Amino acid sequence: MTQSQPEIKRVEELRQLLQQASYAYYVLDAPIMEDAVYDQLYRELQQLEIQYPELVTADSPTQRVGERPATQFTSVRHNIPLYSLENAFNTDELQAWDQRWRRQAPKLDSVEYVTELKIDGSAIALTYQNGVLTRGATRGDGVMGEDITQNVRTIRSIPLRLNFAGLEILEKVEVRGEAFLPLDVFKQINEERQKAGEQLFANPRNAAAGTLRQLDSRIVARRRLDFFGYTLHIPGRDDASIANTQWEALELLQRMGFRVNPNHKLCPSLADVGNYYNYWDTERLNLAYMTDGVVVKLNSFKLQEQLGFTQKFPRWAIALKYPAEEAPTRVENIAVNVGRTGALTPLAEMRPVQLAGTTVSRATLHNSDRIAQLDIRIGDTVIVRKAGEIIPEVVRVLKELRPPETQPFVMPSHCPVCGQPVVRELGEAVTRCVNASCAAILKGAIEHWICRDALDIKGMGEKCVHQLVDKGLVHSVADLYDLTEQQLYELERMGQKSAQKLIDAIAQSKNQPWSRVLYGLGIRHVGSVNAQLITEKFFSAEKLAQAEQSDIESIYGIGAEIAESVHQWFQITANQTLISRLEAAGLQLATTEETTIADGNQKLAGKTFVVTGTLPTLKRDEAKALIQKAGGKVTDSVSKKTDYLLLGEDAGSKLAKAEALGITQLTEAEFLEMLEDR
Ligand code: 1X8
Repeated sequence: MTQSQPEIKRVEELRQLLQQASYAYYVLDAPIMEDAVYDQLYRELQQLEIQYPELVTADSPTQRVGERPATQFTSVRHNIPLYSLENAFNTDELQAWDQRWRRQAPKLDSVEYVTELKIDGSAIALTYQNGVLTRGATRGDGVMGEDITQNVRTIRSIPLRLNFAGLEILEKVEVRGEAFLPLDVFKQINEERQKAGEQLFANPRNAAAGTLRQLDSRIVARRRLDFFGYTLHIPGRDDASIANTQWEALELLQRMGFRVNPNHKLCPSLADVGNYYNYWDTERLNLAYMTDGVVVKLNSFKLQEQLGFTQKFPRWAIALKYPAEEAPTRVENIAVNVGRTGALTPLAEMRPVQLAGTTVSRATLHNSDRIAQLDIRIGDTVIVRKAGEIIPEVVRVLKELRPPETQPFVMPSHCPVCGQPVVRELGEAVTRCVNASCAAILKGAIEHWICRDALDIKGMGEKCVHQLVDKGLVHSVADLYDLTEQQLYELERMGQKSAQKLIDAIAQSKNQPWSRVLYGLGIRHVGSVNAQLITEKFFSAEKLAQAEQSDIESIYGIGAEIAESVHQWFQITANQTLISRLEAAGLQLATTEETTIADGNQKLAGKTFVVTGTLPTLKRDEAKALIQKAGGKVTDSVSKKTDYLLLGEDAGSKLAKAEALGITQLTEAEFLEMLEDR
C-alpha cells in the first residue's frame, strides 16, 4: 500500500508528539501526558509504520528502547532488568498473546494464570541483604535506575527487615513492586499545591514518581506513599526450592512482611482471566487507589523460565488494560452555547477521538474562569477525559505543542443567540444572557417545562420546540396552551394525527399537580425533590408568592440559596404575569387534596435517599413518595449525607459519585424488602 499526504503528515505529527513527551518524562521529569495517552499515540504510529514500512525512520520513537534517567540521584544498575509489560486492550489481544507464547512452549495439558491488579504507581526494586533493606531503586530505563534508598525507607509498608519466620536466612532477596499514592492522599497533595500556587500533579502515578524522586526525604515521609510487592527474586536460588509459582511467591512476600494486594486470583483458564478483568472494570472505582488494568502472569516459574524475555517484555506476562479515559486531540473551534438559565457555556469542538469506547468531538469548557485557568486556545493540543457517564471535559492543554500566533479566548460581550449584551455578576463564574425573551433561553425553558419529571408533554420534541420559538408562535410556556391544531399541523414533519395527539397531550398536562408545575417553571436550584418539599408546605402559588424567604427556608431540606432563589423569582413582574396566565389556562397552581405525608410506621426516619435510573416497576415519583411516606428524605444529588442510592437501569453520574463515596446501593427489590421488614 502506498501512503498518501495525510498519513505522512500524521506520522510526522505523532513522532514529534511522542518525542516531546518522552523528553519531558525522562529528562525534565515533568511529564506532559498520561502513559495511557502515550501508549495510544505510540500504537497509532506503530500501526501506520506497519502499514507503510517506507515511512519508518531510524529516529522514530518506535525504534528506541528507553532513555537515560536524569542524574540527580546516584545511578544504579539492576542486576535483573525491570522489564515493562506488553499491553493488551481487550480479550482478543489477550488471546493473541496466549497463542503466541503457546507456540514457543512445550505441549501443555493445562496451564494456570495468576491475575493481579495493575497499580497505577511507580515501580521500584528493593534489595535485602541477610534480611536487611540495603537499597531501593527506581525503575529508570529498566537497566539503570536511581538510588532512592532514603526515600524508600520512609514508606511504612516496606519492611526494613524481613521476617524469615520458618525459613532459612536468605543472603540476598530482591523484591519488586509498585509504590503508589492512595487517591485521598493524591487529592490532598494537589489541594495543598493549588493553595501554594504550585503546578498540580496530573495523576497519582506522576505524584508517586515525583515524590520518590524528591531529594528531601522528609517531604517524602509526609506524603504517605504506600507499596504493594509483586515480584520476588532470590539470586542463586533459581532451583525453585523457595517458590515454584507466582502464587507461592505472593504468599511468601506476604509472610516476609510485605503488603501484597489482596485482589489476586488463580485462574485455570483464559475465560476466568476475562471474567476477572470484567469484574474489576467497574469494581476498581471503589478502591482507594488507582488501577488501570489487570496483570496476567503464567503461574509456573518453570514455564516462565522456558519462555524468557523479548527485547522489552517478559513473554509470560501481559497487562490487560482498561480503555483510556483520557486521550489527546486538537481544538478546532470554541463555540458558545446558551442554556435555559441564560448561562453561556463555552464548548471545545475537537478533532474526533476514541475515548473509553465512544467517539468524542465536543467537550464542555464550563465558563470563562475555567478557560482562563486552562488558557485553552483554538489550535491547541489538549487532553480530554471522560469519567463514567459525565460529559467529556478538557483536563489540560499541552502548551509545548501550541502552534504560533494563537489568540487567548475571550467570552463574547453579546449573546451569540439574541445579540443582547451579556452580564457576569461579581463573584460569579458564569456569564449570562439576561434577555428574558432570548430564543435560546426560551427554547431551554420550554424543553424543561415539557420534560418527563415536569409537565410531561409527550410528542413535543426538541425540533418542534425550536420551530415554535423560531416561528414566533410561542414566547413563553403559557403560549403552549393557546396553540391550535392547525398551527401545529403547519410545522415541518408534523402530520394531522400527531398534531391532534399533541394538542391532547398539552391539554392533559393541565392535570399535572402543583409540585410538577413549580418544578417546570425552572427556578434556579429547584429540582423535582425541592419542588415537592416546597409544595408540601405551600399549597398554592399564591401562598408561595407571598412567603418571605425565611418562611421558605424553614422547610426541612430547603437551604438559604434555594429559598432566596424562589423568593426572588416571585418578585419579578414578568413571572407574576406568567403565573396568572397559567392559572387562566387551567393549570394546577394549588394542591387539590391535602396529601398525607407520612404514615405511622416511620421505617426510614432519618435516612436520606437518592433515586436514579429507571426502576423495574416503580415510577420514580412513586418511589420518592414511598420513601417520604416512611419518614425518609429524598434529595436530588449524591453527597456524603446520602444513606442509600436507589438504583435502576441506565444510571448516570450519580452512580459513579455514590460509588466513589462508598454509599450503599439498593435495587428496587431490596428497597421494597426494607420497607416491609424493618
Ligand atoms: C507493573 C505492575 C505489576 C503489577 C501491578 N502493578 C503494576 N503497575 C503486578 O504484577 N501485580 S507488574 C509490572 C511490570 O512488570 N512492569
